[in-house]
Amino acid sequence: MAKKNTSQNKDSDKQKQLKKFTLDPKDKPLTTRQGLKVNDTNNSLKAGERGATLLEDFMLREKIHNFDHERIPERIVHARGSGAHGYFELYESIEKYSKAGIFTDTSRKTPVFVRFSTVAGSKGSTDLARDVRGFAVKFYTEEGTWDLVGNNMPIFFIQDAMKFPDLIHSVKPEPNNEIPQAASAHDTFYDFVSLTTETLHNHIWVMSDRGIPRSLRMMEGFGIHTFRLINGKGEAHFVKFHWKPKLGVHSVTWDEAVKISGADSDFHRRDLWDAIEAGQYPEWELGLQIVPEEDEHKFDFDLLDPTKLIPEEMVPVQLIGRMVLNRNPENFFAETEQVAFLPGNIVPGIDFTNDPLLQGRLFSYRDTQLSRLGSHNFHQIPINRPIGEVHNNQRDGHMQMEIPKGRTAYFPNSLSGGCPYLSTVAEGGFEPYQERIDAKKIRGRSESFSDHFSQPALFYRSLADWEKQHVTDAYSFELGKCDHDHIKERMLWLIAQIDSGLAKKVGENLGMKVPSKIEKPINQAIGADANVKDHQPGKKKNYLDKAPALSQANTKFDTIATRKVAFLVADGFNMKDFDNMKKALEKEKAMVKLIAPHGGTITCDSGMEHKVDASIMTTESVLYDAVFIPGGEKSIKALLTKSKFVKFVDEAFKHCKAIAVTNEGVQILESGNMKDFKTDKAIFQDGKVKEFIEAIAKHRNWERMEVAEKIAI
Ligand code: HDE
Repeated sequence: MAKKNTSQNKDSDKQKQLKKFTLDPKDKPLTTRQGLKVNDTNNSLKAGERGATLLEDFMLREKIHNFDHERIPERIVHARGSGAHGYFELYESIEKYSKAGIFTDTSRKTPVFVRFSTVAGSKGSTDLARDVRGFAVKFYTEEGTWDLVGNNMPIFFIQDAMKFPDLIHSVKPEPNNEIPQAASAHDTFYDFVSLTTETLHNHIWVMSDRGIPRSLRMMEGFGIHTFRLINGKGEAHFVKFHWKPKLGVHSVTWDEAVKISGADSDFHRRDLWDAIEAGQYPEWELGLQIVPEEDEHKFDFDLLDPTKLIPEEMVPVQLIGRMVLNRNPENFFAETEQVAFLPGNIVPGIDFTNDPLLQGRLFSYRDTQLSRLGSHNFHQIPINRPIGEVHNNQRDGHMQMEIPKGRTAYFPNSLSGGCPYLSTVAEGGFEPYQERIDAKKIRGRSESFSDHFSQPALFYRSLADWEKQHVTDAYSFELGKCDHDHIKERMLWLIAQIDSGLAKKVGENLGMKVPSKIEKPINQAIGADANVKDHQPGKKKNYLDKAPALSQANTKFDTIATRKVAFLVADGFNMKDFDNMKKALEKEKAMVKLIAPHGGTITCDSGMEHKVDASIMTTESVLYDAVFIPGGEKSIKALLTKSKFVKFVDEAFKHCKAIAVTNEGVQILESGNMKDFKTDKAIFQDGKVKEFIEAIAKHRNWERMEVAEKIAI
C-alpha cells in the first residue's frame, strides 16, 4: 500500500527553503557587505577633485574585490545549460519493484530542479550545436536527494570511464589553436571515433535529428546506465529510466540549426524560459524498462554495456509518473550554475550496477565540484541542499555556512547520547544491494562488450527515409570538415559496417571511395598486452529487424501547443482573416507573433492598432514553426517592397514548414522560389484553418524535402 500521510506540499517546501536565502532588493537601501548604507556608488574617494584615489576607500576596494572574483570555472563538460524548477508526481505505487518513497507514495509532489545542457561547447556557445544534450534531474525527496544525471540519447560513446578524458579531449577545440568551438566536425574527434568503434552507436544518434532538437521541451531523456530498483524485501530488478516529452520528439534541420545559431544563439534557453513564463509548463512522463535479475543474460548484448539500449519492442516502457517544470530560477548563477549533480546521490530503493562507466562517474562528479565551486561544503549552497535535515560528524572547511551544535564530532559517543544516531534499514537507513562477487581483479573489458555494429545498424534501419537522408547529410558535413584522408577512409569503412548504402552516399559526397578493407587494427581501445586480433569489434547481429520507437517519425503529432507561428503583416491587413486564424491557433495554445516591416504598431483594415512582435529587420524565418499571411491589398503590397518577407517564406518552405495564406497573401508565395506550392500538402490557401493546424502538429512536411532542396537561399 502506498503511504498516504506525507505532505502534498513538498514542492512548496523547497520553494520556502530557497526563499529563505533569496534577497529581494525591492524598497531596500543599497549597502556594503557589512550592511552599511551607501550614499555614493559612482565615485571613488580621491585626494582632491583631480587627485589620486585613496587606499582608504573601502567601498571601492570591496566592490572591485567582488568583481575580480565573480567567475568560477565552467563545467569541464556540459558547460552550456539552462535550468528550471518543477515537481514529480507518481501515478501508481511500484512497491513491487522499489521501496523508494518517490516510487511508492502517490500523494507526494516531489520538488525537482532540472538542468539541460550541451556537452562540447563553452558556457557562451550556441544552443544549436550538433551535440548530445544533458538532461539532469535533481529530485529533492523526503529520504534524501536523488540525482538522475542523463542525456537525451539512450546510450553513451564509451564503455569505460577510463576513456572519458580521451573522448572529451578529442571533441573539444583542438589544443593548438582552440578551434572549433562547440563542433564535433574536426579531425581530432574523427581520429578518435574511427579508432574507437564502441563510439559508433552514440555517434550515429548525434548524426541523426536527435543531435539538433527543436526545443529542450521536445527531447526524450534517458538515465542510460542500467540501474537497480530494490523493493522492501531486498529483491532487485534491473531498470532503465526514460523521460517521454508530452510535446513529442522534434528537431530542426541542419540548415536551420546553422542559421538559428546566428539569429538567436540562446534559442533553446529562451524557448524554455518563455514557455514557463507563459504558463505553458513543459512536461515529461517517467518511464521504466524493468528486467528481472534472472533475465540478465537473456539479451544479445550486455545490460552493463552503456553503449547498448534495450529496444522498447523487447522490453516495453511503463509510464509511472510525470514531471512538470513550472518555475524559472530567480538567479542563473546561484541556481543553474551552482547546481551540482552527483550520480552517486541515490535513496533507499534505487541502487547502482557494475556498469564501468557509471562506476567512474560515481567518483568524478564530486571531485569536479571542488575545482568548480571551490569548497567541499558545496552541498550547503541553497540549490544543492536536501529538503530534509542533515546531521553528521563532518566538520569545518572552506565556506562552512552552518553552526553545528554540541561538543562531539565523532561516532560512537556517549557525551551526546550517541547522536546523531544510526538508522536501521527498517527505519530508512541506506543498505547497499548485496551483490555476490566472485572474480579475479583484472584491468580489461568483458568480451560481451565487443558488439559495436549491431545497434547502430538497428538504429539506422529503424529510421524513416527523411531521417536517413539527414543522417547521410550529417556524416557528409562532419567528415567533409576533416582534413585527413586516412581518417575519412577509416570512417567510411566503419559506416559501411553499419550500412553499405549509407557509406556509399557519404563517400560520393566526400568524393571518395569506400575502402573494402583498412590496413591497421581499428579498435585501439584496448591494452598493449591484449591480443589485438581478439579485440576487434564482433560480427554484426540482427536480433531485431526494426525498432520503430527509435524513429522520430513515430513520435507524438497531436498538439501545436507552444508552436510559434509568424504572421506576416503590414498596415491594411485583412482583420477578418487575421482574427479567424489567430483565435483558432491560440485556442490550440500556439503562440502568434506579428512580423511587420517596422517595429511599434500597425493598423489593420478595420482601423485597429496591433502591437508588432518583431520588425522583419530583427528576426528570421528559422525562429518560427509556421507562417501565416493574411490578405489585404495594401498590406501585401507593403510586404512585397521588402524582399526579406519573400525570403522568409521561401525559407519556411525550404525547411518543410506549414504555410497558410488568405486572399492576396498568395502573391507572396507567387513571388518566391517555390514552384510547387499549389500541390503541397502543408501549404493552404483561403481559410483552411483546421488543415493548417494539423500540418503544424505534424511538425514538418518531409514529403517536400526533395523539392525544397532545390530552393536556393
Ligand atoms: Fe558526465 N560529467 N561524465 N556524463 N555529465 C559532468 O560533472 C563524467 C556521462 C552528464 O547539468 C561533470 O558537475 C565522466 C554520461 C550531464 O550540471 C563531470 C563520465 C552521462 C552533466 C562529468 C561521464 C553524463 C555531466 C562536469 C564517464 C549520461 C551535466 C561538471 C565516466 C548518462 C550536469 C559536473 C549538470 C557533467 C564526468 C559520462 C551526463 C566532469 C568521468 C554517461 C547531464 O564530473
